Amino acid sequence: MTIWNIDSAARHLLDAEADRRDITPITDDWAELDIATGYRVQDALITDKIANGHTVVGVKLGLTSRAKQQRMGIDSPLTAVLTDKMYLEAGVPVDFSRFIHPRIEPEIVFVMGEDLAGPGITSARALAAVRSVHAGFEVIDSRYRDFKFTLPDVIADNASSAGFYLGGIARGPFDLDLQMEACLVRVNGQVVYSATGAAVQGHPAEALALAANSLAARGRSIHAGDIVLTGGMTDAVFVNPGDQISAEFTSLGSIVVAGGAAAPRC
Ligand code: OOG
Ligand code: MG
Repeated sequence: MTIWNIDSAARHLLDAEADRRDITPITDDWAELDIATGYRVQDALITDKIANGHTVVGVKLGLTSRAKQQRMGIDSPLTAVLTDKMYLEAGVPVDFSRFIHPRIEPEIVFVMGEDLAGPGITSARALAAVRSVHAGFEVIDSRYRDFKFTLPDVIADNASSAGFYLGGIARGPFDLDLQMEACLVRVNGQVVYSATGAAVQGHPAEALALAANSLAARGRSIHAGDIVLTGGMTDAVFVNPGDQISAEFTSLGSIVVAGGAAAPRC
């Protein structure tokens, strides 16, 4: 029997990730896991990754669009941490030997030019701190069976973070209309989802401001050079071996990702 606390919950999630094994929601066994405790588990999990050589490269928001909130059955955005090991080189297929049940979702990504510390950050102030805007494709891989979790569970699981691709085109934050920036998601040539930047909190800069303000409540801030994933614009699609999945943006270019070869289950 597991004695549940911050460290054992973090260890449980880290082991599931390492073993590519899905688990039942921690809240099923540990009802005391609330939002604040979930963030403490997330912190413990990141501390462990840093001790094992990972470097923090930025933050991500999750559940910032209605499409994502409705699919996951949770209507509250959350933040999580990005590390260097999650960065996926353009053209490299999704490696099934690394993931449990990867899904991929299109995102608008900011690279910060200045520090951004809440509280009281507005979207205008947030956008002024951005150096460049990029297309992104996030690979999520919940450690929970069938992506079924409560808000504290998914916060503890670092918001299903697994990997992310960045598009090759960089635009200045005021060189495009982020609300109107559209994205088409295709699976094997077929359009399956579409959205504009407005899907993300009305404007992706609102999501950035939300991240700065909610991080401030935990004594954290966003730093110059950080990568910020603003959240899936559409629902995510499952990646299957051999699939070709693309996200085509109006002015941020396209990202094409292939599902690699099937990996044997261990
Ligand atoms: C949680 C992660 C959500 C997003 O962009 O909304 C997320 C999940 O859907 O498993 O990354
Ligand atoms: Mg995401």
